[in-house]
Amino acid sequence: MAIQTVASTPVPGQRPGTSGLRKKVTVFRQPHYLENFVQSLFDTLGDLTGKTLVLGGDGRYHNRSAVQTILKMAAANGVARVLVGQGGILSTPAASCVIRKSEALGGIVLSASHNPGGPEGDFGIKYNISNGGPAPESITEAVYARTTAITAYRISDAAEVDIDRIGSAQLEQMQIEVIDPVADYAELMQRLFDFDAIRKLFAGGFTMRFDAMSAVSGPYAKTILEGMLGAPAGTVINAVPLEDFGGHHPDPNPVNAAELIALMASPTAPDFGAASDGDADRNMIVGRKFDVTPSDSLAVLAANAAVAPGYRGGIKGIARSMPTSRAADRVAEALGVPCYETPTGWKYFGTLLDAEKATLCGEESYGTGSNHVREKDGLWAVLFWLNLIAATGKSVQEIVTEHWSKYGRNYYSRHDYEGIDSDAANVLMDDLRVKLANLAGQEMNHYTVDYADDFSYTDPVDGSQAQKQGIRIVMTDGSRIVYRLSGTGTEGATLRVYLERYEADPALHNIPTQQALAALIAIADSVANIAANTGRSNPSVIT
Ligand code: VG1
Ligand code: CO
Repeated sequence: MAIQTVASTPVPGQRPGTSGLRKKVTVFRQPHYLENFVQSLFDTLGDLTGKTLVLGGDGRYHNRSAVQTILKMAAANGVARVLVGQGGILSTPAASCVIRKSEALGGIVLSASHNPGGPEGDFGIKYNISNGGPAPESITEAVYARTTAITAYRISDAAEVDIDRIGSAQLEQMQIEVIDPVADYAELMQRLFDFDAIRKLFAGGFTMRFDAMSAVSGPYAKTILEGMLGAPAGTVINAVPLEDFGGHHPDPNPVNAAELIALMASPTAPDFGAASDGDADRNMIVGRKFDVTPSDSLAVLAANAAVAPGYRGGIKGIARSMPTSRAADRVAEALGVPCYETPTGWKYFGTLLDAEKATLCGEESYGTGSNHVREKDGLWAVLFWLNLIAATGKSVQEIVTEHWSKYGRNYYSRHDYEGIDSDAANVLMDDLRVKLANLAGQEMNHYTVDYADDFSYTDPVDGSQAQKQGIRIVMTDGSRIVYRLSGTGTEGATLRVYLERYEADPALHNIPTQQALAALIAIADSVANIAANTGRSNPSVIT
């Protein structure tokens, strides 16, 4: 065994996006690609002597080989100890949990989350800091800067480590602990929720279907739902993580989880349906013939947080990403706690959670979480809903419609135009920015524009700033249109258009969503010239 120093040169394009560095597997497999990024990360972190790191991923294609490379590089860079999930597996929220519990310096999470996997699919790498959350931009930008100047990386030439057997191993001077990827996480969930009440619910014949989409939530859901909570075998489907997710797109929304949506609308629908994404940090909640929007889910959980033992003391505040609907704001107001509006991406919630300004956080993109870890957490949200159903005896539909009656309904939808030409997408956004100044006061389709701007953010805890985080057009009645370009894709550009309208009158709470938003959709199209700029007359995905 010896430590090698391998000469290398910078590879362009290694700047992390909304959530880590995501590229095609074919890109990650280029010589030195992964190594350059990992060495740049280690160089940025500084002296690693005596430090512990956590390592694992969502099990997608290239996960196992990347784990081996990173272990050898960590050993060569003086890391004292690495905790690695068995088989190289750790869901994103479980990685966050293990980093916190082991008081590690941080962790490396291998995932491209909701992006497709397999040899032709996507791969990703993300660094989480000692609080368990995604590294802030100050770190990711420093890593990126380092990738542009790298000249060599260090790696051990030792043989592969057995990561399938739980226990300890040694690599150079470094200790490796192969850990059960589920245990610490399951123990944490047990402390947050009323497992006895949920067990009684299942014992009483309550039925559920959890679609793990052949991704990493499978082992977690099986252990907790079917093992600890006594849900019947078969409650969790597609439970075995596959390297290509069985060819599916592990993105839990009504389009990609169409099978679950169809089941929930059928006469044989179970009481409750849920799904999670590639790395298990997203959740989709479905009742019988009733889909819950992620924005509503955040608001409902916030309003009812006290049902769960972990939140009985009340919540300190709520944080949501800017494009997420304002349903949670009304709950925060009623509870007398602050509601923070951050840019898109979980990395912006970390400071608020650490400073105890927010307890619950959420994004419209099927992400919900709390201060229990520093990532969004799919199964956590599902358990929260189960706890709520067990505590109230109400159906998903009853819970949500009663919530609307009390707080009003925020009709909400996101329209995605995927894989459009990058230059055309940038032209569209630049044109919009030029128009912003003249929009206030204009009347459109019975709406009057109150203000229009490009969202910028100053973190209330550490003062860090983020600019150009989404263009918003806000109407005098509070209705909104938001435009953003995705920062997680690997092909062309994806334009996201977010639409929201508030309706207080319960008599008007049952309009089909796209119909309720039709006037705003038309305005969004015409202001941004979407059809002309993108060549698409319709979005590719509507959620
Ligand atoms: C998307 C979502 C964002 C989420 C991010 C990471 O980002 O919109 O809300 O935080 O994915 O989620 P973008 O830049 O493509 O809009 V995950 O589950 O992919 O880590
Ligand atoms: Co994810």
